Amino acid sequence: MQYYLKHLKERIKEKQIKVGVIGLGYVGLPVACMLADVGFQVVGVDILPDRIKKINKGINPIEGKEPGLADLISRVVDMGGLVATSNYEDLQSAGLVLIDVETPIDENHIPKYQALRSACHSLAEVIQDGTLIIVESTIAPGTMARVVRPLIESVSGKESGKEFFLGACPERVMPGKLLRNLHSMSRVCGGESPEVAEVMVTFYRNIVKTDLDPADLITAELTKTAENAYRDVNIAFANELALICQSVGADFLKVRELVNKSPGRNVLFAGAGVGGHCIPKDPWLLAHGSQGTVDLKLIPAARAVNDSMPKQIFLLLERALEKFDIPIRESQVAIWGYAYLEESDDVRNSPSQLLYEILKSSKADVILQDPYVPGYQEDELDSLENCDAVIVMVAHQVYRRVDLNEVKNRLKKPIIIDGRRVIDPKEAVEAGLQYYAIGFGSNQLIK
Ligand code: SAJ
Repeated sequence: MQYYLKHLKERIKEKQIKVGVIGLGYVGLPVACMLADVGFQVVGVDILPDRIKKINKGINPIEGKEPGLADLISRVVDMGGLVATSNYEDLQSAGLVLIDVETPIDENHIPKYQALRSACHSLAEVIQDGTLIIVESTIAPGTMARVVRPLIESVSGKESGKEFFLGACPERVMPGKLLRNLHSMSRVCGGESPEVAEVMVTFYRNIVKTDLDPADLITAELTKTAENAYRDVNIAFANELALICQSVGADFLKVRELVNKSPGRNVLFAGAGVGGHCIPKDPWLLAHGSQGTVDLKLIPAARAVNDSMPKQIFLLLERALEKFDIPIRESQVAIWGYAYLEESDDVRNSPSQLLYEILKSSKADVILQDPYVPGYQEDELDSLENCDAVIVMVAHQVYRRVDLNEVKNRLKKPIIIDGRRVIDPKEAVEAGLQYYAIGFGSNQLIK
């Protein structure tokens, strides 16, 4: 193994290496803290002065409930293990640098790499010979070869694989479980050479207590984007099957239960849409990685199916209001759930936002309610005042437990649209409500 890599490995084992982390958000901050907690000296770089200030005071700047993170930040900052800065010069003495910046896509589903390019450019201006640079952000396959390597080589004047080294180790964290995931989820250590991958495994072994799989760069990039594209395609299948069940009068949940009794089947849950910061984006990163060499049909089609689900909810509402001769433009509707996921306050790419826009463009009055999202936290029953219908968009527990008789009493019209199948249809009808749901054939109630 090259001198530099051998020396890196020794310094990692002795923890005699300063680690840089660029981007102190959902991914970068927890990993910076965990590395400091196991004895590395960590320098975190971010562009947000307020976030830097909070971290250096030992305060957690990340919203949402992240068990253990606030205590961990205050502990590692107190012990001097983690220092946050906006100054890339502070990375000069780092022998290993992680890049954890955002990698969004634009309206044409093309990756927006401004943050990644800026981080690489600024880092390249200060790196010393022998530095290992690992991109943890989720990136389109081929990005390390086409974007990261040439940029760092041209700015630093150094040669990758000789004077500095490149790795890709995509994060696998979920909001609300950041620290647990970092410990317990396997990681792919993609190195530009097997020797680099080996050094990465040695490094991550300090914080990851499960499989660390050495691979090459493209395999690591493909794995992360494929695992989320896989989930998106499977959710889309559930959604399309649900629309078939709905149209032929069956109950998707019953069909799903029986299909999944067949070995090797695992139909997921149909619902009001697919939100979050991973699943709507990563299929497009995977698609971009194919660079137009494959005529992709399934991945884009799955995205279209999932993005159409809020419109399917709208069509159910239109049908329900028609029975009372109420046009959408004269209706008032309560949307229960604004987060993208149950028991979460994260609203990124929330299907509820899309439904809200569709309703507003149809001139309906819309009330948003969500127990987790600041600004929408009024009592769920109070939110129904003067409403002609209520739409459940997120499977928050509070909606599962709601008193359906009270719902009936508060609504102007007895319409409930269950976008996540959290309400029992029979109980809804017994309470005098007209029940509609994705994947629920209307004649299911006729007995
Ligand atoms: N959804 C459905 N039907 C399903 C599952 C999810 O409509 O059967 C919807 C959810 O309501 C949500 C969206 O899809 O709006 C995404 O839900 P998710 O459960 O996939 O949660 P995420 O976005 O937090 O996905 C993360 C991902 N983890 C990482 O990127 C490291 C994903 O790979 C995981 O599979 C997922 O968590 C998980 O399994 O919890």
